[in-house]
Amino acid sequence: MRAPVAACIGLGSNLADPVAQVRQAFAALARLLDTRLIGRSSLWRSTPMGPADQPDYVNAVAMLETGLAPLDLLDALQAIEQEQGRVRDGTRWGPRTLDLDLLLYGETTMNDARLTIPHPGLCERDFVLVPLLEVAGPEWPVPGHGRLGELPVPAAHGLERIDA
Ligand code: ROI
Repeated sequence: MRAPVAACIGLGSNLADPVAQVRQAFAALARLLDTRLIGRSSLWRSTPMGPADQPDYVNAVAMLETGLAPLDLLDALQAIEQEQGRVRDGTRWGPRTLDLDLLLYGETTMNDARLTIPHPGLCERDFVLVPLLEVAGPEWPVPGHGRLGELPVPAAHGLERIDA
């Protein structure tokens, strides 16, 4: 088995009771093979990035300690998305019941056809950075970008904390 690595996962939902979707996803992450859920952020409401004619999102971040390799973890995240009713209809930036993004995997950088780490949207998305700061703290390394607390947080999507 691989040495466990701390991995951060971004959660987002804007369909079918988003708060329940995100809570259910935390529970599913906690059950993953070779994995412990070691941190979870607050839930945050955010206005949509992309087409505005869709419901607001609920966003959060989970921190895992995992022995799964990056692509195995990606498979596991996509299986949870499928279980929670995600339909990929090809619409770019359309609404979704559950989106799980692999944001960070230890200090690994990776540029594979299926997976780029750190997640390419991480630096420009307040709905990722704000919950990520809650779980990882400002000293957390972001490969290629210094420390998390050094990244400017754009105030773009009206973030509101909806629970602790
Ligand atoms: N917008 C917000 N606010 N939160 C998300 O999680 C989110 N996810 C997406 C797109 C459609 C880009 N917009 C989003 O995938």
